[in-house]
Amino acid sequence: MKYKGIIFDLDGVLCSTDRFHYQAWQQTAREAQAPFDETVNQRLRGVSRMESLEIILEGSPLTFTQAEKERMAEEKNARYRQLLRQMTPADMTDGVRAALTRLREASLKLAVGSSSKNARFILERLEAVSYFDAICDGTQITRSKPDPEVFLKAAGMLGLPAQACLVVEDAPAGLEAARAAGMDCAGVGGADWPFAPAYALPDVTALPAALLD
Ligand code: B16
Ligand code: MG
Repeated sequence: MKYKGIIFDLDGVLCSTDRFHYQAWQQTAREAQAPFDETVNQRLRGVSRMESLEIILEGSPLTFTQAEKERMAEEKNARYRQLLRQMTPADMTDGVRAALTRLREASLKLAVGSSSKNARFILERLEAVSYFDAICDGTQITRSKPDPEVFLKAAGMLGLPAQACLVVEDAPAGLEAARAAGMDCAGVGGADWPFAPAYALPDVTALPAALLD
């Protein structure tokens, strides 16, 4: 087995918070008179909060000061966190839980590598913290994906070199980050990958069979 550790992206891989991000950003876009639809929302996957705001504001006829932008991002996050309170352990499927358990039983170390500053809050809502040996999130990094920082830091927390880690990602920015970290990647979902990942899987439940069987 080439890998000793697996680093999972959170949003879009272990659970789906897309609908909450979408709802929370919708109000920001309205305030900025910017168009907002599923295509714009897709571009926000894996990208940090402030960078997401800049993408939304590309479509705005208005200009905002840095202070206004920070206020808008804060308000979005308050709406988003309010929506996240609806999440329960049922928002992480039994299939995902079974996959994580099987990988742990195969002596692989598991980590989360997420751009989100809300990652720990989400994992707590899901009652999923205990599956992981390390959690590296948006509160611990200064550069978000496609920069490799979050994955390199997660590997360090696992005590493993980059080449011993496989990243599981749903977003192009995440795939780029894994490659920049010198890590193989399993792409999940139907995104338009910027390059062919080592594994292309429908979702995380297919990972144990791909690696272990
Ligand atoms: P927050 P991931 C990313 O999480 C999301 O995909 C992305 O849409 C979001 O903007 C980013 O986290 C920052 O999230 O506002 O909660 O700090 O996919 O890297 O787990
Ligand atoms: Mg993601």
